[in-house]
Amino acid sequence: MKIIHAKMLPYNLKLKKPFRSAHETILFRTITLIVLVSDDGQRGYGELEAFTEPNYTPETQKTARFIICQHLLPLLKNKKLTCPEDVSTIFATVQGNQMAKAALETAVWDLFAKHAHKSLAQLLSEHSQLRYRQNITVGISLGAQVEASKMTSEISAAAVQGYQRIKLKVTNSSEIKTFSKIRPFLPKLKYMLDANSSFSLKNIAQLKELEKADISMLEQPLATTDFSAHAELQKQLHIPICLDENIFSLDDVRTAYHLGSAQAINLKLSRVGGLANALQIIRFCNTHGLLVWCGGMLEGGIGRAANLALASLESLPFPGDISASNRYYQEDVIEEQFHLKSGKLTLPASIGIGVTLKKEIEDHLLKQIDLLNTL
Ligand code: OSB
Ligand code: MG
Repeated sequence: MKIIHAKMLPYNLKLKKPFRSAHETILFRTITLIVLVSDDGQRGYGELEAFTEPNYTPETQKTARFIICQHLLPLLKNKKLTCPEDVSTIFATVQGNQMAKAALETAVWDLFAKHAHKSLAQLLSEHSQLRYRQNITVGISLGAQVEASKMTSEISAAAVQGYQRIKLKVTNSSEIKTFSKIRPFLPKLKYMLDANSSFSLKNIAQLKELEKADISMLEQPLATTDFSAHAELQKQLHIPICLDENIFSLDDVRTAYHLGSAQAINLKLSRVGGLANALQIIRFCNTHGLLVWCGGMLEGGIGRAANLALASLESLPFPGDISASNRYYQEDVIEEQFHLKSGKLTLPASIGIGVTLKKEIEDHLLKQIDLLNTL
């Protein structure tokens, strides 16, 4: 297979309400939609998930679009692809820039799945030799709240909708204290907290308070890229640490494992450079006893569909951050809706990623300049 056309379209999604984490509060989410056309006339879709500001990862929408146009598409041009895994090999000469790589790589997986008349989940299952499920138990990530009453009502509302695991953002010790206080009165579900790097080893005493709160794990308590501090904390903390911001590659997962920095990995396919790398990470975690689960980062409909396909693999039983279509956006980019039913989302029935852009968005995307023919 060869890629013969490539187009992209930045797109602004408006959140229903602001989402606050230790990094920022966002009300608008810019993504970039990607379409790749193969020589068999198939269209493959990808979504660039970098944020506008470089605070969660070093990439931004603008830097990633630049890398895609100037460095990644020239590498793809005229290359014969025999399998989707070829893409990460071809991109290996470009360091980092995982989200830029993932945007193109997932679109290539979509092409191969469509070419084989299979769903993306089925293709991932065959390439990983892991079984997949049609219905996937999911969790929700709730923005940080200051007041106990607001925290309680947000969590209870999510429980009523059927989410099987609640992740709550915390940004300081006082929010941790508030959560610990309300924890005994919350519905019977799995809970976890995500600190997005807002603590340091000086806060060990406050973090140890959480040991009484019955949570599944604590996500990214310490500084981004600091494996040794997390290892020091994990030695002293009787709660599994889950790494998110630290993990860009299989090498990072290996480092975390060998240092003992974490017991769980929040796997985001865009943050690790795509699906082939994600599958390698799953394999490593499975053989080394690390819990691995599918994270999210406020994806639009294309990114959400790719996440759901990944999360369908049976080796990811812990509910991921993949919420229903009605969770974040006033209006999404795809026609289809993902509905929560008994705490589960169902894989789309059609081939490839299984979702389609709304007609006017698709038309707009196809009218953009062909990035391969301007090279
Ligand atoms: O830390 O997991 C995170 C969103 C954007 C960036 C980082 C994170 C998140 C979330 C939301 O927690 C996950 C989601 O529902 O998409
Ligand atoms: Mg996180």
